[in-house]
Amino acid sequence: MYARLLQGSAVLLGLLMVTPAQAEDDKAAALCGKAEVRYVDMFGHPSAEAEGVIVVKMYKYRFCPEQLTVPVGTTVRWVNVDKRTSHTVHLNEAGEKESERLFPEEDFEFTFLSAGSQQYLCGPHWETRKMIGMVTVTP
Ligand SMILES: [Cu+2]
Repeated sequence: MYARLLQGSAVLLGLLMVTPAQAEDDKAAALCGKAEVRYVDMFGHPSAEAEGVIVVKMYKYRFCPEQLTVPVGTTVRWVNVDKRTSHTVHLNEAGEKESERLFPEEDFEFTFLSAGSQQYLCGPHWETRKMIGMVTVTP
């Protein structure tokens, strides 16, 4: 009884402590969960099983995951799992030119050969929708 009361208080406390940042994280997690379901529907396997690459999905004006840490030499494959929207990948901080427009099911790959952190953008949506990603490359 007392334990249950404690548990109830903890839950209540938890609810009270949800900050806007946490709510935003939860929203992102839910969205990226859906992006993964879309990926599996399209390709028939989880994105983590893509061979020789790390997959970032593009879905509903987001990169999933939004932040990525990979060792040097990793090839990242950005895959558009949206239904209609096209996106691009622009590794502007790496001095790369913007990718072609990627339509649903299309992808773009880049191999990171130097260590460091950089932001990258979706050309059409970074300003209006804050569609911005981050890659940290470790030596
Ligand atoms: Cu986009």
